[in-house]
Amino acid sequence: MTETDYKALSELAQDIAREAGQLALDYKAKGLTQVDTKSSEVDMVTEADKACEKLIVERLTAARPEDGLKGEEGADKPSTSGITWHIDPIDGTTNYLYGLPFAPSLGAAIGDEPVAGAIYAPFSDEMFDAYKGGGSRLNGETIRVNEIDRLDLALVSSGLYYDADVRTKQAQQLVNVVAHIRDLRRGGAASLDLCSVAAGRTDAYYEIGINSWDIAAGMLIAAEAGATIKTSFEANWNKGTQMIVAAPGIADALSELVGDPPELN
Ligand code: LIP
Repeated sequence: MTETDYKALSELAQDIAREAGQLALDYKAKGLTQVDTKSSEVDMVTEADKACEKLIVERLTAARPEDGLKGEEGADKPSTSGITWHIDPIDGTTNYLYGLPFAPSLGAAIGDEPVAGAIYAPFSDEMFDAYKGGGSRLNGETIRVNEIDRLDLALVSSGLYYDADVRTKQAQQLVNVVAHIRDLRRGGAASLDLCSVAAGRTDAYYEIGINSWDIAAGMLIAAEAGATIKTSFEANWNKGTQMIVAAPGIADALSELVGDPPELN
């Protein structure tokens, strides 16, 4: 595939992410009536998550029927084109329910390599996109990570797993981290955490226990904006790996500070 092909994938992802984001807002305005739980009582899924994934799958299948699909709410189709879409219809479902920032995230990957993606934040009407070799954008304007080389002046974001025991271990890890950085942010949506690094709104992000659909688009957006990605795409979503995405000047220092990830149950 050429850079032009990757750009077309990003444009398709943007159109669909925006449509899914608007559908999520429509459901929110009507009032959500079906809130179910998944891996724990605090891991929630709504009728909007399912409807948005259905919409995204329909649009992608119509446009690129040979592509594979891997969605948080169950979409699972092998690829015959070499491209697989990793889909989070509403990344930050808890945020969505509480009226905090959320985003549909669509990332196209060739094997272990994201090559195009879009993340749309409806509350702020912000579209983040990237394609391989083409840089990253926020509403069409190029974005870059911060120039920073002091970890003690870095604004770092992270997230917590849905399991209480794992959260406790993450909190113990955090006690050491917070003593050596400027401050911490907990955004609640991995995709938007990655976009924040790309746009220079934070200096780094780390988390464990996330999924391919949370990070496929965001990892590419961060990388194309100049971020250092300390572990591979597939390693990051194989649960136990510590994902670290940072401005280059602090990536090694943060990786050393965060250390080995806590065991996931
Ligand atoms: C969320 C992630 C976030 C993580 C949350 C949750 P979801 O995804 O984007 O980074 O900290 O625990 O997993 O489940 O809202 O799509």
